Amino acid sequence: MINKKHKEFLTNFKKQLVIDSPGRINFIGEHTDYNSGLVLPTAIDRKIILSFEKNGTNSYCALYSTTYNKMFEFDFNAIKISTIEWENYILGVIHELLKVTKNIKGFNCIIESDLPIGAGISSSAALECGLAYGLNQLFDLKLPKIKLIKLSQKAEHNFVGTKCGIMDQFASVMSEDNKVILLDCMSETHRLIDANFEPYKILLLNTNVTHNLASTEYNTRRKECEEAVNIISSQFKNVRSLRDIDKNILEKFKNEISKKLYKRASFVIEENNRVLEASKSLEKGNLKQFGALMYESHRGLQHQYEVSCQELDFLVDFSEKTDKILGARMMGGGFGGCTINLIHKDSIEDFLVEVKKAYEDMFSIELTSFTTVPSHGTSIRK
Ligand code: GAF
Repeated sequence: MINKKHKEFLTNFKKQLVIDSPGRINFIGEHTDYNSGLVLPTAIDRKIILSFEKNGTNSYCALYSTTYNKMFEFDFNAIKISTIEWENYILGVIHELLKVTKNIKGFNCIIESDLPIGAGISSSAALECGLAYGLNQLFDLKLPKIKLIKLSQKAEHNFVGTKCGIMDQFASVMSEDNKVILLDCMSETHRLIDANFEPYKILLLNTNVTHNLASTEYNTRRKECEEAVNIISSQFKNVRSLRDIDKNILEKFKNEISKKLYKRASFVIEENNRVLEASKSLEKGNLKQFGALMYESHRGLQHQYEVSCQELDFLVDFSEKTDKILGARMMGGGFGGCTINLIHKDSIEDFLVEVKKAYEDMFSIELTSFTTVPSHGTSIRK
């Protein structure tokens, strides 16, 4: 319900700037970003829209979310972590921005979205990056894109508590239409690859099981990988991350590290190799191989990295049974959200009827879906 105060805020709002900030998909390379590894994401045609106006004050901020029908007001000279998650994405970004600039003043903002929340398509990075990008523009801060990406990532670390990698923010800001990003998270350099998937389309199936990265196993996985690196680097001094380790080195430590750490490290090493293989396959137009690598990635996430869940596994198993789908896998942190499927364009309708019925019979949860296309990153609406 919109109350009187909200109505007044919306009626008096004079848009000075509108920012489109997209969600992202990731074809392959999961849980590799915070291990200095490789990822293959891109932004999508679904986004958060942030409208801005300066409000003439020094430090008062008012934001209205149409998703939650809630208003959030604060003074940025007195920022404290909130108990409400979406507020922390905002506070986190402002807090990080204030470390690098004194030129922000009070502003109002309306936030609209067609990105499902908790679906593994990174509505959180879209919100952080859209806000950082918008304030950069509104107050002419002149911060480069990479700075906005990094401070958005830091906001998530410090205010939300998820020790995420850089993939989501990077994809949300740097993507281009009809391209995928091969991002090396060690050097933070990237290369764009043509996203030629014809006659296949990208179909996302949303389990509608929501996960909260911070409260699930995300940070634990990160710690486990760091633990494996610590053990290995006690003998191999140059090893700083799992990116510096190959299967031969890992084998030497098979009896020194726990079975669990061995599985986690094996997955990350194999997943980095799969990203390279998948990029080559895409460039050569070998979509069959590309899809096979997606399935392999899912099985690794399911059995070695253990971040999947029964709803995601059910959907990937179902996809694997049809030869019209070249590849499918879970996306993002895991424990829910969407699977990404590379499906023949003529088979989408029939497949959706079958999979929705099977999923709903099995879990009594509605399965929602949408097709998407690789799209450009955060931008100013003209
Ligand atoms: C989440 C994180 F935010 C990313 O940094 C990445 O680690 C991903 O999970 C797993 O690949 O989306």
